[in-house]
Amino acid sequence: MRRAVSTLLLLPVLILVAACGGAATNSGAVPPETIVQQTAVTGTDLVGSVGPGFEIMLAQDGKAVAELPAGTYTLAVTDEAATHDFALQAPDGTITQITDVAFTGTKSTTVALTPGVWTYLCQPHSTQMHGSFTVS
Ligand SMILES: [Cu+2]
Repeated sequence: MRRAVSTLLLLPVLILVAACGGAATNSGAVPPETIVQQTAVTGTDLVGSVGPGFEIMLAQDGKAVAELPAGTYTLAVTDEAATHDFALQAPDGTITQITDVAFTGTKSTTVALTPGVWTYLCQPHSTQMHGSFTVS
């Protein structure tokens, strides 16, 4: 809810900025559509973790994620083992690998979550290391 409200509040500002930018013949200006995409990201919204044991988690504000509004989120994944990976499976079955098996450390990315059931998983151990959440 907070996300939706702040996005709505930002929109008139963006439109004004775009209108001003359009008046100037500045070829170096950032296209308005790029500005809108960047402001859709509001911070490190989601935190994923995998390892060191056979644990995988996706959390927001310290709580396991069960339901999320559709939108663009930043996702920071901490991978604590060279035996696990962290991947996201979209409702259509498409898998996006965030960290690979050999990687350890933290990786941040941006994910566009569309409505449906999403799954986070460790691919080598997907039967035991997985979780799901619903995006609406
Ligand atoms: Cu694993």
